Amino acid sequence: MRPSALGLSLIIPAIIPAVVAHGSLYEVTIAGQLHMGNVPENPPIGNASIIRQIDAVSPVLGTDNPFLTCGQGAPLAADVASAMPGDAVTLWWRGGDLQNWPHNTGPIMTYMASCGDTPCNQYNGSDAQWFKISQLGQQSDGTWYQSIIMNGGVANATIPSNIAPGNYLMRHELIALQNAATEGLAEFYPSCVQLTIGGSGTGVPTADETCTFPGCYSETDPGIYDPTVYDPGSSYTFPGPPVAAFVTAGSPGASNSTTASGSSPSGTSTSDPGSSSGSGGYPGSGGSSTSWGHHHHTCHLVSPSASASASVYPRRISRIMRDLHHARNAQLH
Ligand SMILES: *[C@@H]1O[C@H](CO)[C@@H](O)[C@H](O)[C@H]1NC(C)=O
Ligand SMILES: *[C@@H]1O[C@H](CO)[C@@H](O)[C@H](O)[C@H]1NC(C)=O
Ligand SMILES: *[C@@H]1O[C@H](CO)[C@@H](O)[C@H](O)[C@H]1NC(C)=O
Ligand SMILES: [Cu+2]
Repeated sequence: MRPSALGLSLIIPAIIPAVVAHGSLYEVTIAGQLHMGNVPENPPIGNASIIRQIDAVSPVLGTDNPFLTCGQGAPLAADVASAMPGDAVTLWWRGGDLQNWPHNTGPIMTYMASCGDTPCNQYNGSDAQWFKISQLGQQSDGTWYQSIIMNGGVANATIPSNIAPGNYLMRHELIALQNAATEGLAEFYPSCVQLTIGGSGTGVPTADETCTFPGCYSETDPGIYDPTVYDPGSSYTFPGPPVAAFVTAGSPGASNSTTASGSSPSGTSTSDPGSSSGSGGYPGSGGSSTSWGHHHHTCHLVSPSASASASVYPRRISRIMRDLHHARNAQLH
């Protein structure tokens, strides 16, 4: 019995698809219109999309990591979607195994940045000035909104109702905090969507509501290095700037979702890192000496060879993903 069990344990890692964990932004709807992403692969060579394709599903580690901008190895995507102020956006994440997103502990945040006069499918993003349009932390029962995604649900965003027209990237980010009691092991999953927004709004962020990625975060931000993350009733402090004032001013009720629903059950815990950091800017804006990319990553679902094998993502998975997608559409529409 022991020998065969051992034999199995040696064989199984080789036959299980190694992309069993982590994940990526899989599809986006804008005002009900569907936009597919591509399965992560290395190099990213997927179908035209508005979602920048990452080259590996593994997390971005380290607050100085250049992949914090738009995700692991993500080049420009080919397409840009039109959107209007007030449009509802849904963002659906999938695990690297094409099952549900595997993490349930950590915030969901949405940023936007102007691409200026450059269409966002030609705009790099490393110098983009990002502002926050939403952030969700824990629900009133203490579970995280991210658990909704783990259970197969979508995340939501709203194009700010008074946003000035123009070219914008939307940066949707999940942070997984299961290892965040150790400095340097918060897992960042950013993803960028390329938009052009119409209308006649006037809303823009103020300079102190924007920051760059990398730059917005510091390794020691309380919402990134979080030793109390699993303590019942512990508070959570969102990293990055506060939600831009023009966003909350322009949408009645929005301030509730950026404070009350984003905070712990007590409703008192969500501090505003932007204002508390004073005139010195955000904690990460000065740049730190944190090294990145060298941590040995652990994730409760990851197999030891996951990151290596992500680079040989089987083409057939793309087909499976498309099939899944069609099946899901058939259900939804
Ligand atoms: C942005 O520019 C940096 C530096 O040249 C480069 O490494 C990166 O791949 C570029 N990203 C995109 C999306 O073009
Ligand atoms: C997104 O909106 C849907 C529909 O209202 C809701 O069921 C879902 O819980 C929301 N997702 C999150 C992460 O809040
Ligand atoms: C926001 O909070 C205020 C005060 O608690 C409440 O009166 C209002 O109904 C809330 N709005 C929404 C949209 O939940
Ligand atoms: Cu993971």
